[in-house]
Amino acid sequence: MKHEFGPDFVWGTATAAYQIEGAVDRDGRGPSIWDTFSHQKGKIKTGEHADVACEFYDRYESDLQLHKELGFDAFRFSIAWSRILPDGIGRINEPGLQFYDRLIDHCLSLGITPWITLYHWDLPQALENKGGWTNRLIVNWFSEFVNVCTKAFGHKVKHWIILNEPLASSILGYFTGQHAPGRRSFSNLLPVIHHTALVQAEGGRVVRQNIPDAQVGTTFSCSPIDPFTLRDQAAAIRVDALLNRLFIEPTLGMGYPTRELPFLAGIAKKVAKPGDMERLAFDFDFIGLQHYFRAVVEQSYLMPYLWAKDVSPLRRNVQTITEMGWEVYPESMYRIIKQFAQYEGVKKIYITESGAAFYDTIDQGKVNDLARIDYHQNYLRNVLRAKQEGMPVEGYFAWTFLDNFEWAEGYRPRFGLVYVDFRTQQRIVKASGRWFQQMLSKEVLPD
Ligand code: NCW
Repeated sequence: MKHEFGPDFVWGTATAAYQIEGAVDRDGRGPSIWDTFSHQKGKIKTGEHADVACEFYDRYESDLQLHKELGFDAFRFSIAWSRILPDGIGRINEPGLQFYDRLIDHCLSLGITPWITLYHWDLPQALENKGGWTNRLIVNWFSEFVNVCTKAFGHKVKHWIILNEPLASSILGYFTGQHAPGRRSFSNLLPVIHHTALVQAEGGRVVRQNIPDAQVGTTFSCSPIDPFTLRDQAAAIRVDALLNRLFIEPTLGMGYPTRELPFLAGIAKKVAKPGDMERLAFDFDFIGLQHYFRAVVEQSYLMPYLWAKDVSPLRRNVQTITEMGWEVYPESMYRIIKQFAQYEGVKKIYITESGAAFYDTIDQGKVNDLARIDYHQNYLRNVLRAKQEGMPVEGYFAWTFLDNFEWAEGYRPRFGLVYVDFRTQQRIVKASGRWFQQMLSKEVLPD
């Protein structure tokens, strides 16, 4: 399979700081909103937190060695903002910088290219105390953080991702309250969306200014949206605007999709400052797509603003669903790449995440996760189809390397190619990890 993607295709895995690092009170790290949230009763389904997680903070050398053995040449990780700036702004915590410096050096020494995500949902708690993403000053706070990181690592890291799934962090964090900081109100929604979109563009500008030869991107969660019946087509168009278009279109200079979602007009009327609409645009070198499932929706007047709701895979009698309740539907990968490749401003696409949580069992020391192999193989076939049709898709990062803390779900859903026993911290490469290892070990000759 590998050779069909060509010699320059990037093969990686993706991770996030809070989900794997542990060591939350070590070497001067400040608390983040996820520390606070996960320690509040009832917020995490299993009552767990990520104080220890995969102990990646202490085990990164052997873990990266394993990553290398599996044959991946790129490793995507995020920087925990509160390790670098414990109060979010101001005082720099040198040991925090040193940790990421060691991690980067270790990647480079193994021939693994580091891809840094600057924000994967763990806002410093000190900044949340000042309003977090509802406070417009977040644009300055984030720029300061990006400035510190790019000045420290820009000479050796050339692949930078500004945000991980801005839709998830803004909506789940500040509107539905399912994720940290767990705030729920409509009045938060428009300011948070707008500040997040501004931060995305502004962050891009800081990276480009400090590292002129960097490849700068940002990532979006995305799903093709199908109407349940013919009568639900308008609903599908609205959901598509919310789930797929909300954050990319302002970046491309197209503004917010207000025609389909009239409530967004409140941003220009009440939230934005003069000149903001221009500041939302940034010419990213690449777009990261994070794709897992398709959505099927129907019209519903019970849902304010959107007038649509999800038709669950269970209701549709779908047999192939993951532990997250997400439908496995490989063709959706091809369709979503095609949808995003149609934007004129999208120059390059990387699949910065895709993967599946299935119930894993250990049998005689082995995890025979055939369903996960199927998932990656079939989703990859659809990446290949898009590529062969000329769409500029240039890499695939499996979510994820190690089983980890799956946010509000706790440790139950396991997405990893490597099984982690959270009691002993033992790692067991799953059959899916071996599948990648075999596939990636094949030599690809340049054209
Ligand atoms: S939950 C989620 N995930 C998983 C997580 O482990 C990872 O850190 C994320 O990047 C796997 O990949 C992402 N994404 C949330 C998707 C839902 C977005 C819908 C927003 C609600 C309107």
